Amino acid sequence: MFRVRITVLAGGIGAARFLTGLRRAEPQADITVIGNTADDITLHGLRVCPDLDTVMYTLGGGSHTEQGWGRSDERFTVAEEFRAYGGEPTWFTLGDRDIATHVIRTRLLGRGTPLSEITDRLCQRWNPGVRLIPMTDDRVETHVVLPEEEASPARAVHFQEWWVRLHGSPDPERFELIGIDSARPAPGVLDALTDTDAVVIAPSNPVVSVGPILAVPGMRAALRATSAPIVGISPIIGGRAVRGMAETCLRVSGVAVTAAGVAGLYADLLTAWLVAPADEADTVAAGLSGVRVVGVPLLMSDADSSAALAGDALVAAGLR
Ligand code: FO1
Repeated sequence: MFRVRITVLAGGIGAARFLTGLRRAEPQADITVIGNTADDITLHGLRVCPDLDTVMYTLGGGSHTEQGWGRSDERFTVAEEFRAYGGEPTWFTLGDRDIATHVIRTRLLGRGTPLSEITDRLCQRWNPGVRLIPMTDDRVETHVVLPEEEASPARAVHFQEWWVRLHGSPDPERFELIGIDSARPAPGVLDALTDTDAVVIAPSNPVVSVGPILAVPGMRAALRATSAPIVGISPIIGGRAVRGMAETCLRVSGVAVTAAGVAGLYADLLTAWLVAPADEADTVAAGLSGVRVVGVPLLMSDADSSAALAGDALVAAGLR
């Protein structure tokens, strides 16, 4: 039987919701997910991959659904023990169940196993119904350069420290992708962009989730060369980012917090750009050449709305 092939560029929560809808909308599809790894961080000696895990746990039915990340039915005995020892950092909490994932990943990384192979092994347990590939097996991390203050010179912190410990404040001077220049696409990534019937850019953070995936050397060239349609989904609804952090990231990067502003980051790649009906007129007026702007409901509040959005993406890709 012919199975339609769909490749999705994915960050964390927004992408995981979209993928849940896509699996439901097209149960027979052969779905490959290229996941962002620039949020990854080493804590207590453990390598944590938040976006890969969010996709894996969500599609595998093991995520904390209200929170969007981490495990369901979680306990925090180990985190309490870390705190009792004064073991820093205490601003990032790893749950007991989640820790097992990071221990296995870190042990295999220490033996030289590539992250893509490890992700495959972890997915054998979770059966996410998609093939999940990290964007790269090489270490890439988003760091945030904070402004100089009276008492302290400019300094850079890991993205997670800025977001979780500092609550996304102050506004950074800039984001830096450490390690990106020498990163190579993980095995299977470039093929997934070529041997596919559609590529979807999930409604993930354009700066710190989709941005790093597109910044892996060779990615943009492969996307420009693919014969498959590329459909992007706006993370902006009615001029506001669905997740607030994206607004700061866009503003700091000099990108307008509008559906047209975000489209500008991908315009050389897109066949179609899905925007909220409220943003359609302004986005069309912005005149993105060669990109079809389609207004559809974007809010994924439950499984039905996520599946409807996935269906709209398939229509825009000409697969329905
Ligand atoms: N986010 C928080 O705000 N606080 C946490 O303590 C925290 C722990 C955590 C552990 C594992 C994991 O996979 C994600 C975790 N997150 C936490 C979420 C994460 O910081 C962000 O959702 C993403 O990296 C941003 O896209």
